[in-house]
Amino acid sequence: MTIAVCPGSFDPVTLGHVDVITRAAALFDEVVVAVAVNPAKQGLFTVDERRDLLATALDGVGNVRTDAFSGLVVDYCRSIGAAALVKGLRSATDFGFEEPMAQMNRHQTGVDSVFLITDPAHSFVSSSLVKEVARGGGDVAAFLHPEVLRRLHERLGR
Ligand code: COD
Repeated sequence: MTIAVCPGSFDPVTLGHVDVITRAAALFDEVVVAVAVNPAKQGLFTVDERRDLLATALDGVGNVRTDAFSGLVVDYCRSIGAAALVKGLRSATDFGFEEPMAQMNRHQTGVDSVFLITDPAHSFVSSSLVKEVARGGGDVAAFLHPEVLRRLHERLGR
């Protein structure tokens, strides 16, 4: 069984994430969506809330589960026997950011990174932009699962 890990902050999950994770699920036997625990970075949602929102947004994708990890993603991959990391690539800027991480991760443990080019409909979507626009009263309904949108508005007191 070939396991892949989709790591990220997912604060909160967007439809861009859902697209990449769903496509990864068609390529691998099992996909683990792993929320990175970063004590130095306070998120809008807790790690448990992010996992809950991921489970809601990914409902119906059978071979996907969520988890949380701290420390190095390569150590997490080794601990669950994952063969690959799967990331989404929105732009050359993403590539510039991801390429050294992919090289470093492969150097550490040999784990390979697989990059899926983002669907053009989601190429400008990020959790941070969605939060910023929602905070300012903008419409972000096109980028989020309806329940994630509801929880985001609730969290922002809108
Ligand atoms: N369409 C497609 N893909 C998308 C979209 C979109 N609209 N938005 C984001 N993505 C992709 C990103 O490219 C990324 O691959 C993934 O989804 C998660 O995105 P985010 O923004 O939720 O998460 P990041 O980028 O903050 O996550 C960074 C990690 C947590 C993966 C990274 O920092 C990490 O691996 N940390 C663990 C510590 C570690 O091992 N560090 C050493 C690395 S060499």
